[in-house]
Amino acid sequence: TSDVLTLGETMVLFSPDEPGPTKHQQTFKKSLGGAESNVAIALSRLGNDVTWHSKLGADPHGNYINSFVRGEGVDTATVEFTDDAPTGIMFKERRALGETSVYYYRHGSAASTMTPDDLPTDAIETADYLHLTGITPALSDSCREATLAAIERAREAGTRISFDPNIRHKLWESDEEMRRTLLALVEKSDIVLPGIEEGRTLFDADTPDEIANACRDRGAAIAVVKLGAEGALVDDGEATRVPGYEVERVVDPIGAGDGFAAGFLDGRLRGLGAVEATKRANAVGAFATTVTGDVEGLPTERELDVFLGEREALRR
Ligand code: KDG
Repeated sequence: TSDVLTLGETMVLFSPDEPGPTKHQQTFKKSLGGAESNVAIALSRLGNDVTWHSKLGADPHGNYINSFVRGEGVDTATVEFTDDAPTGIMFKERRALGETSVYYYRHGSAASTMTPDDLPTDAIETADYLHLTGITPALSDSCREATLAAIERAREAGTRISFDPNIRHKLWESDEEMRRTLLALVEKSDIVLPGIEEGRTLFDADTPDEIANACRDRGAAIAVVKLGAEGALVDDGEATRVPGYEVERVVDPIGAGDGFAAGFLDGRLRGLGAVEATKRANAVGAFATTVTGDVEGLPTERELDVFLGEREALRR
């Protein structure tokens, strides 16, 4: 059994050494990217038992991803490998001015062929939480069905569901389909973690409070609206603004939301209330922004305790 089970696609991620347009980049650092495995790795570093489920190509990239995630202490025993489709790839583009963009090479990838038959039903039923994102249902029809089936199995077994909409416009055919699919998932989730812009896109709402209300009206017990550097608004019946932590030099905000989700779930698994769990979420999210990769900057339990002032640093 695990504290948290996540499922989704992870790709090999190529990040250029220097900021600038991709066309003129010549050297890239290889790492990995996948919202759900980012959450799994973050939770594992914080000392939780986590399972990550996916489908990878039976190719060197798939092997690399599996070894890496497993090397972080995440249970990957149910991950499947297929000869019929390749592992997905993505490139990040960082500009010195302006925001980070991504380019995906994942259409028809191994993970996009996941179906409800590939789900690790026992593991879903015995986990405390099933963490899903809105990326998986965007990958293919069979992935959308797998996402819905995972939720049904979790609900029947009493496994709580946490859901991060993680809107990726490049993956959806239309905004309307995206909204319809993601709202249906919000309705089946216990914890919903939208970013403020995602909340505005999904709901007829503008302020963090309105977005949190919209999530709770649709059945979520807890809504946590992420506000970037400003922290988050958490609402479990009572809405509270929880300020964020200042990061002197944000290198890359991609991955911050995954760190945030992991920090929040870690807090809940430790028995913390919603506000205290949100503080942890803000802190883990802040760590994630300090590096170009998605996971390299994530803190260990000890580092997080030192950062939060709950433990003294031992530096030498
Ligand atoms: O949350 C970070 C993810 O967006 C990144 O790791 C890649 O999973 C990814 C995606 O689909 O964009």
